Amino acid sequence: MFSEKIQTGLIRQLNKESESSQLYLYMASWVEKKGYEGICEFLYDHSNEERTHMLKLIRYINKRGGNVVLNNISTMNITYRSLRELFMILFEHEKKISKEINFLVEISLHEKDYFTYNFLQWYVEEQVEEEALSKMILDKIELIGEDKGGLYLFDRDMKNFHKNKKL
Ligand code: OFO
Repeated sequence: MFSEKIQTGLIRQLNKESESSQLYLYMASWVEKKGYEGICEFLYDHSNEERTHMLKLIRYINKRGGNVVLNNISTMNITYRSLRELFMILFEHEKKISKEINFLVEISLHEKDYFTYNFLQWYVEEQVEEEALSKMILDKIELIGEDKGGLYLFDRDMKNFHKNKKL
């Protein structure tokens, strides 16, 4: 059964994925303008990934006979004080998304919607990866601190990471 409650939860989630995609797009552009060629590739990629997460939800809802609703995205106008602050926000954002996914898993069990429960397992695994990756990047940036040489090398590593998907 595809209940109203599940549908509302999935629609809320797809709009969160869309927000994540926009947020990381904004971050990518901000970082690119500061000259970080590698970090911006990572963030542009990340933004694209969030869009695919959104699409996955849209297509699942449609497959189950639901109706998708897309919210308006508010414009962002943030200036980050540092890369550390940017990645701190990114990490906190991912943790918030993980909570939302876990909440959806709980609802799907409560509603006995095992199709949706199964569908959501992909997101559960993805969040484990994304939280770990964003925490690792934040740790590296904290380690480097304000050292310009360190940031230069880190940006270069991120460029390679973008090519090899491995840091
Ligand atoms: Fe960053 O993750 Fe989507 O779900």
